[in-house]
Amino acid sequence: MLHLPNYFNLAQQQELLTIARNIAQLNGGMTTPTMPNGARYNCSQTSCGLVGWLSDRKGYRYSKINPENSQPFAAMPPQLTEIAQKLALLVDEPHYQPETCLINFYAANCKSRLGLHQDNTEQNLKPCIISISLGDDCLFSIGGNNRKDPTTDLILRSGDALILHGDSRLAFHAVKKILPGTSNLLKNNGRLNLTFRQVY
Ligand code: MD6
Ligand code: FE
Repeated sequence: MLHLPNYFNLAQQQELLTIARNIAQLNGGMTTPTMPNGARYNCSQTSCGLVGWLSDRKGYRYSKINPENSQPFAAMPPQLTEIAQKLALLVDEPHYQPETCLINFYAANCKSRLGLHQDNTEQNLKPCIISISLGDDCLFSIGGNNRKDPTTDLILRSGDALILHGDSRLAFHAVKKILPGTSNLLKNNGRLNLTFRQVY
């Protein structure tokens, strides 16, 4: 795992926020998906790129079509491709293709969290996953490749990048809680997370 605290300065964070908002708007808004067990997520999400990540009663998958508006997802903005490829170089992945970016929004004060999970919906599980945090701090937990492995906690702050690569690519991880009011980046607090993936 590679954690790069404060990788993006404030101006870059603001630009990322504008890009994320634009993607959400192009996609007709963000959605609160359903988990395969029928429970709703307590964060909202959308995607851009060749495909978008979907979760519903049928399971997890990638799709070229956004079920919200029956249109393709917004294209990957060139600035995002550049950012992801530059970060991938840091973990020796010069051929990284960021085919999708999943945008998660955790509203402040609504007990937003994300349970312990492994990112394994991708067809190709080798390329790294790159995560960018914006807005309020979160308590993030990361363990090993088995659900029962011990976990370590870390705080992800606005402007941090985190890369799961190599041995950590399939590590179980969770967002335990959002620490509301720890950042002024978002008008009404809350946290945005962008995760890049090469799916194929
Ligand atoms: C989040 N992130 O930070 C959720 N997954 O809100 C993830 O689930 C994640 O940060 C894979 C790699 C990095 C991540
Ligand atoms: Fe994840």
